[in-house]
Amino acid sequence: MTVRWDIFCTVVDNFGDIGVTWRLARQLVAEHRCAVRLWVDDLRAFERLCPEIDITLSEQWQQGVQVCHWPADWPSTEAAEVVIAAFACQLPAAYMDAMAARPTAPLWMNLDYLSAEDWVIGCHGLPSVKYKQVQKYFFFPGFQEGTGGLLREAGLLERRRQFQQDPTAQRLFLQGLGVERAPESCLISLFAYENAGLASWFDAMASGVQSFHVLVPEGRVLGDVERWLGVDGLGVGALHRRGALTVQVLPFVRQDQYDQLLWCCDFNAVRGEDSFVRAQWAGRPLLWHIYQQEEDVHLEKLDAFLRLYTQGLDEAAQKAINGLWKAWNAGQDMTEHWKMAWEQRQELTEHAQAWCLEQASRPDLAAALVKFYLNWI
Ligand code: TRH
Repeated sequence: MTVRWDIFCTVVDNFGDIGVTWRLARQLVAEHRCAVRLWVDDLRAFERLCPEIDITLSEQWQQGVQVCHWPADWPSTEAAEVVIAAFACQLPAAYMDAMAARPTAPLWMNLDYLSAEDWVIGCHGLPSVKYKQVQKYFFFPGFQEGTGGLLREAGLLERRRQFQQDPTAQRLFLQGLGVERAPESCLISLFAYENAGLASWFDAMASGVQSFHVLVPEGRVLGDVERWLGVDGLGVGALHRRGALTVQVLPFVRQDQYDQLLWCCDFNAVRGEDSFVRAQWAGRPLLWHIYQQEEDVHLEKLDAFLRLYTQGLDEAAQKAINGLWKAWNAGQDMTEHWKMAWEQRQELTEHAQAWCLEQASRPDLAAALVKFYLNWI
């Protein structure tokens, strides 16, 4: 029998909330034959990742997922067998009553934020609050055994491998975005929040012998790029050269195209949660701009990930990656850190591949959720 799942997503900020839930919803349908309704309060953010979305509809089907606008005025609806509140979002009161009114209580889970901190292992799968007789559980994604794992679609790494071994496919893909890669240049994607460290990083790339081609999808970091270039109103397609550095603005593309962009690049600067994970599946060295939280709690998360990620790297590469990531996240001078990281590029590339394979040896998050449900019933 098909199990019905309701996934609730409030778009708090940017694209990570919808990015993660949309990915999960599609995977539950495609790989686990679940019937999924995805409730989203902001269809405009969704439209950026999935241009087929009709933002005027209260209900529509997209890739097998029933996408429902989560209105302020909640419509009466039956609760599903499995209910996921993404990132601790608060479910509508009437829906909670509908959960409690079911003859058998649903499995209710909070899909939490991704963190490499050790405490996550102890908390993953634990009961949280109760509403009437309905028990809520914590479900934590993560990088270590004992967590819920990471979102990874079936066959993803194989698709990536084929693409990375096919220069023609890469060239055609990049051409579709208006990118002509110079043969000797190093390709970098840059998806980040505003960052005061950008000017020193760009200076370092512009002043060397190696040529760099930085691809910047439209977004929050463009202001810093404009200031560095000394131009106003950078838009999609803009292309500027300064010394050894070429900077090009790309459109914000669909999620699967963003994956391909990451696969094409030699180095990826990413942010938030979902692009961070996708860059790991790309098997290429990365730089993470973590989402800033109150009281700097994000810095503990950053340290926890670095501790895990740098295991097995030799001392120089460890130092390089620690220095680079911390400088970037503090908006500090990147010059020396970039030089050190660049010197370590071979080791960092091999390490990125090994890390990706190690992570892919664990069950993926959608499979872990389904297993959690099957163990629970
Ligand atoms: O956009 P983000 O910063 O999003 C989030 C949210 O802010 C959220 O509130 C916060 O909790 C979380 O960060 C940690 O970064 P993220 O998570 O990487 O999401 C971006 C999504 O956009 C991801 O699914 C990839 C996608 N994307 C595209 O589909 N096309 C593109 O061109 C680009 C650049 C990204």
